[in-house]
Amino acid sequence: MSRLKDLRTPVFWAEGHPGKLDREGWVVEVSGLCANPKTFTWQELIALPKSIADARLTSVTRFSVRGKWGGVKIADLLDVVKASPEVKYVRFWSYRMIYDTSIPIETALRERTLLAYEFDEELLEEDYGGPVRGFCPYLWGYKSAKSVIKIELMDQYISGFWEQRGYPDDALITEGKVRDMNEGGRLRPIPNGEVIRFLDE
Ligand SMILES: Nc1nc2c(c(=O)[nH]1)N[C@H]1C(S)=C(S)[C@@H](COP(=O)(O)O)O[C@H]1N2
Ligand SMILES: [Mo]
Repeated sequence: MSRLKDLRTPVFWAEGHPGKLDREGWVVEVSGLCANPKTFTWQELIALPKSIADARLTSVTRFSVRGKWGGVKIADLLDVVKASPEVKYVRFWSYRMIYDTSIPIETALRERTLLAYEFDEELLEEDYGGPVRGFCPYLWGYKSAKSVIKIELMDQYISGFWEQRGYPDDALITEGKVRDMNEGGRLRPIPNGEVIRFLDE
């Protein structure tokens, strides 16, 4: 069990559940337009400064879950690889390279956009995109790719898995009621994804 499970957070794997994943052996390649492309091991990722965003994952299917998402800021990763000024989009690839999604660089650099490995102080399990997932509370949940193995720095936009299947490329969270998983799934308005606090350590 986990906190996300306790809250009955839905588990989405459009490409099929990946099964058991090897956290200790996990690597994430950060490449594309940068001076120092690098493949980060799990150990290297957790050794980078940890940032904690108290924020919501909000799905276009209208559920939303709030907690303390912990991980490495995408901005910090891009510093390490020396991202080029030409980067306009950041593309996330999930395990098996079937699911991908891209976000604008301005959103990727915002303080609450993370490569996350924790929720409420627990390591993420496979169901919820462990060992590491994209987390971007500013946009609909389909921009938060699970079990990320590659981050590609691009100068052009490429529509991702759900975007190619009809969901908007900008993924801006629209008004309306969503099921708040922190309140047992009660339907209530969560304006703009209700991006909350940032607890920097
Ligand atoms: N690899 C992968 N990542 C994914 C998805 C998916 O199907 N596969 N679904 C997305 C969608 S639509 C949402 S709302 C969130 C859901 O995250 P959860 O399954 O942890 O609740 O993950 C996103 N990331
Ligand atoms: Mo979603």
